Formats: sequence, C-alpha cells, structure tokens
Amino acid sequence: QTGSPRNFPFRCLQISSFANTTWTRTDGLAWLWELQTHAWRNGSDSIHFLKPWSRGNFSPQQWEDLQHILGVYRSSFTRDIQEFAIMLSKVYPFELQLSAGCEAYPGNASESFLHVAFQGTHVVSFQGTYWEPAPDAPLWLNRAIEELNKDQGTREMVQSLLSDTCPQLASGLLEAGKSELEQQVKPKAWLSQGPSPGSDRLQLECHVSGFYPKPVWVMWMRGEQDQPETQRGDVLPNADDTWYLRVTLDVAAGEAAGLSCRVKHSSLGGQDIVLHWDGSRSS
Ligand code: ELG
Repeated sequence: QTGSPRNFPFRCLQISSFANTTWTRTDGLAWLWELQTHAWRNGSDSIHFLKPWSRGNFSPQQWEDLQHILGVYRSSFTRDIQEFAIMLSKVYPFELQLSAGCEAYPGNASESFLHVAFQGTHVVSFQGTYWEPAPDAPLWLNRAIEELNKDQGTREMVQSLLSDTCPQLASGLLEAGKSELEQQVKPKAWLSQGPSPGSDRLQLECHVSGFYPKPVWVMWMRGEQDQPETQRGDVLPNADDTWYLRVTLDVAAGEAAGLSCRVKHSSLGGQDIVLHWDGSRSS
C-alpha cells in the first residue's frame, strides 16, 4: 500500500501461570503490529528491548518510572490473585492472560483496550474507569470485580496508562520503527515431494519462506488454472520476523507434469514467483 495512512495496533500481553499455592510465574511481551518490541521475563526487573527503536520517544526516566509501576503491579497482582483463589476457592492450576494496548488514529484520536482471560476465556475488561465482567462471565467473578473496583488508586492508574502512556509510547514506537514495519521482504520458494498419500499418488509441496509482511497468496496451478485441491498450511513465524508457508497438492503420479506453484506477495511488485514441477524428479 503506498501512501495510504494505516494503523498499527500496539499490544501488551501478560501470561500468568498459577501452578499451586506457591508456584507462579508472570511473563510480559509487547508487539507493534507483527513485530515483537519488548519482553519482560518472570524473574527480571527490567523490560527487555528487542528492537533498536524499542525505546520509542520515552526518556530513560520515563522507562524507569514505567518499570517501577509494572514491578509493583506484578507482585501485587500475584498476591491479589492468590488471595482471590482462596476467597473464591479456585482450584489450581489456572492461567490468567491479559491483553492491553492501543491504536492511534489519524488526528489525535486513539483507542485503548484491556481484556482478561481466565483459563483461556474472556472474563473481565477495563471500560472507561471501571473493571467490568465479560457478557458471559461466570458469576463467581463478580465478587472479585467488586473488590477490584473499590481500589480507586489502581483504577486511576490503569486509566492513565491506557489513555495517556499507551498512545504516547505507541506513537513514538511507530515513528521510530516505521521503516521496519513497512519494509517489504521477498519470499524464497522451492518445491519438494512429500510423503506418498497412496499408491500411484504424489504429494507436491511448495515452500515459501522469508517474506514480510504476512499476507501472501500461494496456489498450485495448471497453466493459468488454479488447482482448488491446493491445501494451505498455517503461516508460521521464522525467528527473524519473517514468515513461512507450505502449500501442498495431492495428485495422481501421471498428472504431476505441467503443474506449477505460483506465489503472489506485496514485495514482488506483481512479478509473481512461478516454479514448475519437474516431472523427472518423481514417480
Ligand atoms: N495496583 C497496588 O490487575 C494492567 C496494568 C495495571 C497497572 C496498575 C498498577 C496499579 C497497582 O499496582 C496494586 O495498589 C496500591 O498501590 C497503588 C500505588 O502503587 C495505589 O495507591 C492503589 O490505590 C493501592 O491499592 C493493586 O494491588 C492491584 O490490585 C494489583 C492488581 C490489579 C489487577 N487485578 C486483576 C484481578 C486483574 C484481572 C483480573 C483480576 C481478577 C481475576 C480473579 C481470578 C481468580
């Protein structure tokens, strides 16, 4: 996309595991769109910067302050939840996941969110100035939410983190990381033969790797004709912020000749990659 203004959400994730009354851990990570920018490991006092621009436009003092707030929060959260677990007789082990963040829009507008999941199901959100149960949250949660809402100091801190700190950090990151976010990395593609799906049948594999951003189109073709039997795997992450995809086609051994794999990606500027199956390699 050229020139069209786009939005890149900034997401902070918290993963808290409560194994039993004594063993717990909490990890945090932050993403700007598809790129991980920060990591905050359980034992660590400091937030780890994963990109040269992860500081955004925050001063060292602002990072100190934020790290301090989050450090206090992490230990209070763990203690709170252990207390709730007793009060609500919640059975270990359980997982809590938080997803919080914001997205800046053209002008000065921005939108923030904070959602909490218990055992993988959305149960609580922060809306405006209060914690609120999710529409179909279990009733036992209301007790916890009532308690949480009594702490005005915490509500005010959450509100200011969501409505001030988050958009400021996100826009600074966006400015500093823009070229990396908007970069285009071309895929490499290659063909191979998969495990035989049956007698006289072949599995043709087309591998596409190293591309950025994520959207990609890959099809097995006969000439100009899409092969609708094409099976697309999941787009999987490589370790270097690029993506990988495998696309397969099961065919009768005699029909493999004349097939090709076509790759369309924004980095290729309309010059699709086309790889032809070499009939002599198989059967
Ligand atoms: N408050 C100390 O989530 C998500 C980012 C939140 C950052 C807010 C940080 C505020 C904080 O650390 C804890 O509060 C005391 O000290 C504050 C100043 O540092 C203020 O003076 C405050 O008034 C004072 O009370 C406070 O202990 C807080 O409760 C920590 C955890 C808050 C929280 N709880 C939470 C609970 C979140 C999601 C779901 C649940 C219930 C789930 C139940 C499952 C069993």
